[in-house]
Amino acid sequence: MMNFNTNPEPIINTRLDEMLKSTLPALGIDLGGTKIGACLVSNNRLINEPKQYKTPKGSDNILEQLYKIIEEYKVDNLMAGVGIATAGIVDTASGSVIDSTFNLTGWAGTNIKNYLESKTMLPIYVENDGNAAAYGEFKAKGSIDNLNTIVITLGTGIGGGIILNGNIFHGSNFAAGEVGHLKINFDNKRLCTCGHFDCWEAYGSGPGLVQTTKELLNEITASQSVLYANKNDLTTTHIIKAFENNDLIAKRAFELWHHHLSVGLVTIAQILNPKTFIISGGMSNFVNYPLLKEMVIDKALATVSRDLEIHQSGLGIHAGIIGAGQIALDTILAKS
Ligand code: BMX
Ligand code: ZN
Repeated sequence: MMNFNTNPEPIINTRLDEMLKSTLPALGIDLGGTKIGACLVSNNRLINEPKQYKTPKGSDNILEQLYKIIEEYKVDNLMAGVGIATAGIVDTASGSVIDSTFNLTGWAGTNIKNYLESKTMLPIYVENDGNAAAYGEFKAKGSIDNLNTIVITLGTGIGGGIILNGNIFHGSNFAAGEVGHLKINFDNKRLCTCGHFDCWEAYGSGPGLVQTTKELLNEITASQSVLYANKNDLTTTHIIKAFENNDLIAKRAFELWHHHLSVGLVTIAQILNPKTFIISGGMSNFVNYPLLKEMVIDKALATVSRDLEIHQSGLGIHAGIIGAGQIALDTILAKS
């Protein structure tokens, strides 16, 4: 007996649904301690000009800003879903933030997925920003040579993402890759925004570089550096400008910053023996890669540092946006 499909409509709808899902872009959002970046993502790349917004203070305001961004993109675009890369430890199953440093005060405990799905009616996927950047980098390269990838993001904090055999390594409590909180000093020298002392991030992030420079400025007189005038409102922009003008304190601060970065990288290299460190995030634009590599080689076992490469992400500062969008696309496709 022939088997008639008495209700063909759902099949057509399912196929159409699958086709649409596989061709539509996703919105990728990268939420950092200072800035939020957003862009449509398809095929492991950005498909238009990324937009930037300021990260507001307080979890309600951040959620509201994320909602506004999604609604803004919904006006002119059909999207399969939204991927959100956020600073903080993320439970990717529930889409909520488990823990967060003071860089995003009050963010811990926020269920981003529930809130935004109910308001936007779009599927929302949430991941830690370092993990998303690593996923973006891994997917964009698209070769089996990089099945194991380590990405370090240098920004307001230091984030990290570890791809092992093509998958994000989350650890037992989703906190793998929180490399910003490796200890690079002892005896409570410098307080980190996580509440502990002497974390890598307290030295190697943008604010870490500012703190190092301030400590140098405390040792000198006004005539010895143009930065002295900005001692109390010092920013990375001041330091970079002074460095470009050969200011001695800025040069010393940058040298120390590279030294601090190298100590953290050596610790990770000694544990995981990676082939390459890929550096992303806003501060990655200011790294002197040959100098950093030299400093790492100086401190690591010869076998660990042999052929080790350290370079800036090919996706520049947009690795997190691409990774977030692509996580949404890949998860949606895997489900259909
Ligand atoms: C902090 C921590 C990480 C994050 C990293 C980079 C919070 C809020 N952040 O170590 O989860 O990956 O900073 O963050 O807990 P960014 O602000 O520099 O993007
Ligand atoms: Zn810390």
